[in-house]
Amino acid sequence: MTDAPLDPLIALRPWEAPEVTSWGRLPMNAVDRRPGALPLDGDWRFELLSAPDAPVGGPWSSAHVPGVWTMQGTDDLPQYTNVRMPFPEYPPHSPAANPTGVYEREVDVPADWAGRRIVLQVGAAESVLLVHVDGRPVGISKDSHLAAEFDLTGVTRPGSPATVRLTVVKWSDASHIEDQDQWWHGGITRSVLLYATDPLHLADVTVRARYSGDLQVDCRVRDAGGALPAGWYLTGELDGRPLAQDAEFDRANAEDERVSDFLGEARLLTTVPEVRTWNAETPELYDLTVRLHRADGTVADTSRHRIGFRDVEIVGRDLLVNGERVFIRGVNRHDFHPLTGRTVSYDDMRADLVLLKRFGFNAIRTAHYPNDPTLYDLADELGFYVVDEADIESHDHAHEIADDPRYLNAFVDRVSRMVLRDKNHPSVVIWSLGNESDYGAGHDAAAGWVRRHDPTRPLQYEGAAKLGWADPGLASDIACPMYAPLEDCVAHALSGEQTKPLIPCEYSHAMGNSSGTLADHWAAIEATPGLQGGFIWEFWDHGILQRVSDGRPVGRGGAGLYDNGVAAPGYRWAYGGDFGETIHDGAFIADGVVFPDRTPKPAMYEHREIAAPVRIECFRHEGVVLTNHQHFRGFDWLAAVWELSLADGRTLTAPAELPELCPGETAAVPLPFVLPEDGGEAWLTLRVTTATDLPWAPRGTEVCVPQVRLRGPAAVDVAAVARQVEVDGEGLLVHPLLTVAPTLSLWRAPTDNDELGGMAQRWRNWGLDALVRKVVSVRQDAGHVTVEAEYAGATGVVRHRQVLTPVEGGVRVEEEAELPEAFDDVARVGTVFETMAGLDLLDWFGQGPWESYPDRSAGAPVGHHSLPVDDLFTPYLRPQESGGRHGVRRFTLSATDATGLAVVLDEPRQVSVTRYRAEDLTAATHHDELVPRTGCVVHIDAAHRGLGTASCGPDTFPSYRVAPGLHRWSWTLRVL
Ligand code: IPT
Repeated sequence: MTDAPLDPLIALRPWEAPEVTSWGRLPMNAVDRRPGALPLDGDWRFELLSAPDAPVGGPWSSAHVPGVWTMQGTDDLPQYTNVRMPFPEYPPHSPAANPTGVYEREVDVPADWAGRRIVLQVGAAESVLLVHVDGRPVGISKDSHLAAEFDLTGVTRPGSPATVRLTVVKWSDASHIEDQDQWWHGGITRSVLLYATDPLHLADVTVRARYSGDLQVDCRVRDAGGALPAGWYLTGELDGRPLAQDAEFDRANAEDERVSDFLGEARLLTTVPEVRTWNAETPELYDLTVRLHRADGTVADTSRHRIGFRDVEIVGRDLLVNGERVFIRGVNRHDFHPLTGRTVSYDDMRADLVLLKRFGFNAIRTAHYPNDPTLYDLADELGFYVVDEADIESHDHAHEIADDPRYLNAFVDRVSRMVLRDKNHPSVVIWSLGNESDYGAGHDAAAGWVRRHDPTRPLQYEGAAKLGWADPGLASDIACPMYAPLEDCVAHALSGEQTKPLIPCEYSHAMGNSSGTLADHWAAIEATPGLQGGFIWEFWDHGILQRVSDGRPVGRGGAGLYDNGVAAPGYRWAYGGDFGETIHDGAFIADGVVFPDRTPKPAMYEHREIAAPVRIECFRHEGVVLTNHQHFRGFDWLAAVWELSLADGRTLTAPAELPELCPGETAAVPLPFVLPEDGGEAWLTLRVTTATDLPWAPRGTEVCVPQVRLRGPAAVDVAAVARQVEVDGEGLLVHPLLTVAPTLSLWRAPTDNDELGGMAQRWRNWGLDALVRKVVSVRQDAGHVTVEAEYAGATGVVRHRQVLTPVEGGVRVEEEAELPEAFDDVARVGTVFETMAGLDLLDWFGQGPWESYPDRSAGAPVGHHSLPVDDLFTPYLRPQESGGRHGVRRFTLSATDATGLAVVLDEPRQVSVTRYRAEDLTAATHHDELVPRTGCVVHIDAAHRGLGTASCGPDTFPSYRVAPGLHRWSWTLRVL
């Protein structure tokens, strides 16, 4: 094949023409052509050009389709930016250096397709796709996250091979409206296929299945030859029930002369008695088959759909599904994979959704573009409410573009094509016009199209919230701000001014060790009419698996090179800047509730408990009250066991019988145990699991662990014994098991929230990362040693006192620290010491087993927990404070022979036991740089600052901050 210099698709320079959204592309529709198609996935010939108008000269290499070339061995590597564009050109321009991938392969068009209509479908290509067949220009498409179809009937010959060339231009006018917070890639990211239909074919199918059981299926029919043949008709089947064409619709169409020779419209209608309705808890689906017949009764075309009967509406300020005000327990999800970038498989998408179900999520916002089509099939099947978002984000040039008439066509094109593709999914309950693109006429134009085409769903757009939550204008039926302070949300809902449901499209930024105050948010949401939930930002940490030796992405062959959230030795999770980019936004790409390998972060357990379908509270004498906290179903899918945890070490269990309760109902049940007189503090836990195998969880999967405290702690009196405590010349405790004596600690390795929220800088300014200890006095009194010390920072001094008293088997340490008023918001006040090697198991009575912090501890039940020290640490991509356990009453650190140490705390405290000093974590930029110490670094905190979400959004609440002034705490250390 020769490369004509004046190829019209190149001569047009469509990469700098926002008005050109497509050429030769077929209209989007909801007919699923995947079954029966000829897949063209696999290795294609490939050449990466330096610019779209550079000559194709070879030599060819090869590239896998679907896939991004940025992760397949080329020198064009992934680049991460959030808001800013990676190049300086203003819209609609793109840089002259513009990587362009040319993909080519021969396709054997089956001989038995003779006489049929032949269509090429390219699942997704970013950002401009040019199609040639045997050197002839066929079409152009933009809109990187939706399929493009081209009619190849006239340019191919069944029985003969055709050379299909797909040219993909990386940068374009469209890049300026695809400026989402994610990696920039180039390539063909979804499957390519070829299919054939009869010339007479279904052009579109629109399903409306209502809660009432009413079903309406509207079909559009066309014939490739032009005029429709006389006598065509439709039939259908719903789970085997025959459906017939609606004669009344036909008659009205004929009378109104709505139908022509070229476009046929027909409707199937039925009402299903006692219909099993669809909702996210019980996602009942029916199989719908639509058949288009020729006059002689033979079938010309068939379309199959899995449909669900449900209603979505807004009544007042409530979003209702089937008449119920459902809580939106949402998350923002990107199509992401650490080996393949934006190409995701069925198995991966299913695993995403299964995990979300197991952790109590019921809603997904497809941030910030239409996701892979399979995602919606899975959401229908597993049960999720989906906010389907169009591929429009003009973040860096938001204002210029939203009102730029050159981009108007693109706005309407992208929104309408999404709606046309996804309108038959019961899971899709809300359309979104896109993200972070200011608000302009382009949005209103797109909104107008959607309101006409699909009046059955609400519409939302975050940018419109800027107009005001009560009146966000034409583009939004929902007030869906991002990162709004909780107090503002509550105030709005209580103001009397609220007119729309308030459902933040993004909240609780999960970057690093984060998600603080999530439980506080939900307490407010549940207590405040007008608040219904929101979408956590976000599901994924988008770390790309990278070989450390050459800095290259590992790509498709990397399965098995990571486990439990951690990359294998020699590899790491790359974030912004790791591929040599100079323009990048660092670790801001690692802000999900799961690691890049989908290992859940501890925040997921917090969410799971907040979403608990079963709640318990102490209410009745000698009993507890159970509530069904679901919207649509009873407890029949659940099994449970009672557990009583006593401070003396005992854990008692008893079978639990969950009462039959409708949603929202409560029932009192007697206490399953007679509380033993002795045993100290006592906690009653209901361990709730799935009772049967479900599509998203095998029987026995833990669902939630609600808990109530039945008895508080008994005061412990530790008698002093006549012995001496040994301290060195600096007043530091000498102890056979400790390699570093207990000293005061005010520093934690800054979390991403601490860094980006500005707290860490203040702490550094105060000198808290390098306090200098100076002993002031060491007094040996009767039975104890009192050590006074000063810890000097850059701008203030903290006075610290330790009173060390020998007790039976060990030493009691009573401590006091006085922070100057200027240190009004520190990370922690507490003790740090280090142990000898070999004490590798932590047993504790307190909250757990997973990591928890003062403002993220609702999901960690109190009980007796046990974990190897190495498993306590959470390997956040950028090392930071990690591994804490909240509400610890006492713990032991032991060796395999059960020797070691035991610590009893004066009251429940924040404790962490890791292999790393705070300074080790502070110094490292990636997890693989950390060198574990052989002993343990133990922190016992009198006070520990909450985590908050200040990396993007509100900080923790004042009640979770560490006040200046006097702090007191004590603990007893014994040898086991
Ligand atoms: C906002 C974006 O919508 C989202 O894509 C992501 O960037 C998130 O927040 C932060 O991780 S952008 C932000 C500047 C408000």
